[in-house]
Amino acid sequence: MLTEGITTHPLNSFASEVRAGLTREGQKELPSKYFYDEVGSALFEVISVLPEYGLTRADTRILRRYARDIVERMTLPVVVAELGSGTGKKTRWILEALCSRQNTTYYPIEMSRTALARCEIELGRIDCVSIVGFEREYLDGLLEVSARRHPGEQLLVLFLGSTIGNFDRPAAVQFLHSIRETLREGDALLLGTDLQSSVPELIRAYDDSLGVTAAFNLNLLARINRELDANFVLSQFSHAVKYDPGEHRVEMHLRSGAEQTVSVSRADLTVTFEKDETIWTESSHKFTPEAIVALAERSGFKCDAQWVDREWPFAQSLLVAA
Ligand code: AVJ
Repeated sequence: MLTEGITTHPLNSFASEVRAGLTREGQKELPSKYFYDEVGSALFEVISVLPEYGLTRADTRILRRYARDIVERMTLPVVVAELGSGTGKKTRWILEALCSRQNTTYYPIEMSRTALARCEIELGRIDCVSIVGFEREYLDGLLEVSARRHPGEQLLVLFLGSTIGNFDRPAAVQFLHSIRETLREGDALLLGTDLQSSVPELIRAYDDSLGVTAAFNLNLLARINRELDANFVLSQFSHAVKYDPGEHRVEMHLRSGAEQTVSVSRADLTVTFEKDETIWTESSHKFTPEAIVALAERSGFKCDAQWVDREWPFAQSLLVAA
């Protein structure tokens, strides 16, 4: 595999985003994209097999069951790009379905070098697939992929796992619109989204009984300690999960157990927390199939088809660039 590109998030952008988030007026925040260092990515792999968290399995099941239907809606030849491929486990089914019809180039776009390397091992063995990995931010990577493909090749972009749910609604429209701008008419985006379900079930999915999600959340502070030379005392913070019914989203926070001061040397920062004050670390928006159709239309796509899992409310939607 050719892994192109530059280093992972440069330290200074991590430092400046941590600084910006922790010095905000009102609610403190940290961006969820920083969960996925070596430890965080490993913890997420565990989350994805927890009984309470059915999202990843549902995503995979739909792809396995409907891969053929999905690719049959594309005009060949097709090149496949994936935003945040992780280890690419779920993508096997799409690539294999294409294999009976063509040789396929697959471009995983992923900030984690380890995940990219594992992606090559997982998928590089499929005979008719060549993999070109990009260690890049989503949109930068996609621009490169789009520039590289030959005229006449259709692009199928995969954005799986309900990562779109981490954006708030206006940012989701904005992001899909930016994807649309890198595409040509007729290209497609396969979008995986977690659907609305009962609140207790949603809360359990983010507050599992083993405490793996709590560790995943707290690892963000541990990462700041490691990489930015900070002195968060992890036992002074706890994992908190809330559901916002108006926004249809699960929120994860880290709650300070006491009034305390923390310093983050490499971000030139000293920050004070009140007892019970929280840092908002992630939103996971939940959708309805109709809301996805509307989201698509507001960002320059048309929803061509949707597939919903029977066991866990999750949808894949094939959005075609209009
Ligand atoms: C991979 C971003 C979709 O929001 O459900 C899992 C990450 N956070 N448990 C999600 C996550 C807490 C996950 N996404």
